[in-house]
Amino acid sequence: MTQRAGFIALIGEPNAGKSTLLNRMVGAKVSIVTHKVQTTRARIRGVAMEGEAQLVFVDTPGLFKPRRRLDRAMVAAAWGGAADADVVVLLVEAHRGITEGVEQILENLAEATKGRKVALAINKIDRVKSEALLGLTQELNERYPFERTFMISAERGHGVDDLREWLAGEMPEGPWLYPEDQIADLPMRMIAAEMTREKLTLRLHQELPYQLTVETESWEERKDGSARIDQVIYVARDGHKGIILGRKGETIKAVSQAAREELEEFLGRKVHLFLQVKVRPGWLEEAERYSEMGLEFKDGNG
Ligand SMILES: Nc1nc2c(ncn2[C@@H]2O[C@H](COP(=O)(O)OP(=O)(O)OP(=O)(O)O)[C@@H](O)[C@H]2O)c(=O)[nH]1
Ligand SMILES: [Mg+2]
Repeated sequence: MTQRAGFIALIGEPNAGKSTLLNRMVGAKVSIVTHKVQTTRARIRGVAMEGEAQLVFVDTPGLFKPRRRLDRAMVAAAWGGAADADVVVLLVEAHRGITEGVEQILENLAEATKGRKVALAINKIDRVKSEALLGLTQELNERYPFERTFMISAERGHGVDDLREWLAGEMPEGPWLYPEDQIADLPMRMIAAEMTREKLTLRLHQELPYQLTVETESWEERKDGSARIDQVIYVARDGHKGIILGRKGETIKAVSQAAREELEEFLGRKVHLFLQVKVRPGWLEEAERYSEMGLEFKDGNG
């Protein structure tokens, strides 16, 4: 049998379930998931095998109307992912249908994907009655020449095997791109920072999650097999620091514990996690913060 390998970009509106689908395809949590929009900030690759085919899934930030510099960098990363992939999968939420955001994506899709094959995945089908899906499928296919349409629930796994099998057949012939047992190509220090950001996003309200970033500053392997990991949470305002610390440091303690537990499970060993909050008013305009996130920092306001 010949080897096949290729890239599959997962695109869609924020919250469509792209990261959930990537994790399901890979069989491990490599990309963070929350119920809030704009969780994923950079392109994250996860690797799955289907027979002799290696599928490299590229999770992207959601596509939305950007306002800030960070938003622009995220949206650029998402469209960039679509342009580089062999096949693109557009996720649309079954219960929300063709929103204004979906309309916008459809308008840009042909140009951004440069004629690459695009499959439609109607996600979260567990949230609607099956009768509703037929109309939505028809309407979407009238607006764009999708190669295929799949009805899936990324969370529960419905329809995901069909999608994976079809994608495997679409991959170009060629040697595998990653070792067979590799599931992600994100540096561990970044996965660790993302885990902490997920726990912060889950716990903090309103705008705050969008105004912080987490970086792993040091990672020390200890003789007893454990790891000491030091991370910094950058916030833009003084007041935010207090909120993250919480009353008597309760919030940061809970975040730290939740992140540490997940890290220990992921690494299969003991972790000592130390979090520090730093106020840095201009971090959203600092090139270094973007490179740490794996995003491109563009000069000027363009
Ligand atoms: N009911 C249901 N919920 C789902 C399904 N797939 C994802 N979700 C939920 O939808 C929310 C968003 O999922 P994510 O995977 O973070 O979505 P995303 O597209 O990566 O979002 P961004 O990173 O913000 O662009 C989470 O609360 C998921 O648990 C599904 O099939 N059914
Ligand atoms: Mg995501």
